[in-house]
Amino acid sequence: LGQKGCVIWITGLSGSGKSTMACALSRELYCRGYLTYLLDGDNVRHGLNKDLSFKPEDRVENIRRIGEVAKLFADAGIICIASLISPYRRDRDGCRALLPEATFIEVFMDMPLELCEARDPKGLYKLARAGKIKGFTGIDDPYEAPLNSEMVIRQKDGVCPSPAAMAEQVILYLEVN
Ligand code: GGZ
Repeated sequence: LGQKGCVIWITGLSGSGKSTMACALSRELYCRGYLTYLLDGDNVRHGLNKDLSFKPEDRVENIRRIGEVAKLFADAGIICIASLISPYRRDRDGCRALLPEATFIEVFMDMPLELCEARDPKGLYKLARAGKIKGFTGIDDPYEAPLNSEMVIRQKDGVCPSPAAMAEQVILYLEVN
C-alpha cells in the first residue's frame, strides 16, 4: 500500500528505443509489485487517437489527450508510462503542468538520428527519405530535445544500454526521489 501515482514520460525519435524501454520498465516494476499502465503512442493511435494524423496540430492533440489520460492513471495511484515521440517541448511541458510537482518524470531517449535511421525497424525512415512519408520527425519535421528532463538515456562508448539497464536506471531514480 502507499504507492504514489506518477507519470514516466518517455520521449525521443522513432527508433530511439522508447517502446523497448517502456516494456522493460513496466515488466520490472510489475515484478517488484507496482501497479503500472503503459500508454504507447503507436498503440493509442489505433484506438483513442485514431482520428489523428501526424500534422503538427494533430500531434499537439495526440500529446494533450495522452497527457490527460496519464494524469487520470496517476490520480488513481498508478505508475503510468507514456511512450511517444512528443516532439514539441511546449506540449510535453503542458503535460507536466497537469501533474503535481515531482510526479512527472521526463525520460529523454537521446539517441543520434543516424542510429535511429540505421535501425529503421519499420522502414519508415527509408520511406521518409524517399519522400513517400511527409513530415517525418527528424527528417522534415522537428524534434525539440528536452532541456531539463529528469533523466537522459544515451550511449556509452558507442554502446546502447540494455533494456534491463535502462529500466534499472529509471527505477533507481524513482527510489531516490
Ligand atoms: C513520426 C511517424 C510518422 C511521422 C508514422 N513522424 O517508430 P514507430 O513508427 O513505431 O513510432 C512512430 C509513431 C509515432 O507516433 P507518436 O504518437 O509517438 O508521435 S507523436 O508524439 O509525434 O504524435 C512511427 C510512426 O508513428 N510514424 N508516421 N510522420 N513518426
